Amino acid sequence: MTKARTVLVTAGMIVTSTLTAAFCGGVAAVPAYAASSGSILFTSNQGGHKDIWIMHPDGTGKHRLTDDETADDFAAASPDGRRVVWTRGVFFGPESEIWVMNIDGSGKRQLTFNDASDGGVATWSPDGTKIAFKSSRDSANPDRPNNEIYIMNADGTDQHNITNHPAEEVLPDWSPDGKKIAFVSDRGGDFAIYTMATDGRNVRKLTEDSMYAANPRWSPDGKRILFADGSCHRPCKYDHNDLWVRNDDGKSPKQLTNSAVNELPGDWSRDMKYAVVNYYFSSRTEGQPISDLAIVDLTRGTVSKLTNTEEIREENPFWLH
Ligand SMILES: [Ca+2]
Ligand SMILES: [Ca+2]
Ligand SMILES: [Ca+2]
Ligand SMILES: [Ca+2]
Repeated sequence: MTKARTVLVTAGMIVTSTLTAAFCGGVAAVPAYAASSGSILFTSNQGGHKDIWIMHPDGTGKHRLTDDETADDFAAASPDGRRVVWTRGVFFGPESEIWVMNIDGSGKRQLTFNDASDGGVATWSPDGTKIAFKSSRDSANPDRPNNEIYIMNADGTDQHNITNHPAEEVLPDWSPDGKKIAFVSDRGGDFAIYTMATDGRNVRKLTEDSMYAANPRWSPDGKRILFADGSCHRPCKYDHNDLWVRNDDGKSPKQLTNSAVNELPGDWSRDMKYAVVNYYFSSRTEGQPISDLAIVDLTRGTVSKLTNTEEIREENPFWLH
């Protein structure tokens, strides 16, 4: 089963972190996994601006699907693997739009048209007929965006708000059975992961206030949710996230990584043995943290770098099964 998801990285997440001895000793330079297949969609600035790229899970066969001076980011493939939804625009700025294209980069088409922030995250329903995303279009005050989770048909029609809540609602991920959407909200104070029915009802909180949770990703079998937690590094919060997994009813939490590196899901491999994650860590020089992709062995918690380029930023991977 293919599961659609995307990754949000907020400005607050990209903060300089510090390399630790644990990182230096615990990360393999060459991916150690072998059993996973498919392709990985991701964002790279290799061509001078952020574009959507695709590669094999071993890092070979890399090529670009977009080539535009406007930032392209947060790609997610449709369940049949034939279409890609992504966000074009300055995501941290006031305006961005949702686009779709074919998996070969042809047939690009814009689906949202307004001066608010749409996307940053978009996720396909398992039957491929709908797309969930977040939008700030209903904000009463443009200086204080109020993001909501929206659903639209995959052709862009019938765009409607399913959360209608004064708090922030972001990072939607559609469950593999099609019945629920996981999302992140600060409606309870700190950011936590919630699930809801696709009509916005039956909201359920999955993570405790003691966590600072983000980036929920359903497992392909729909039984577990991979997510990031930044609580152990308060008040830095998102800049040193660790990976956790727990059942979709919130039970059986398990911490997978414990490092000063900022690890953010990412997506599951189809066999659910691995996850591809964002991997942010500081360089020895000043400036933005280095941004690479890594593969996490979900049984052992070991991390293998998938890209290893200090000068190129790779982010926001989606595993196309
Ligand atoms: Ca917009
Ligand atoms: Ca809201
Ligand atoms: Ca970490
Ligand atoms: Ca890099």
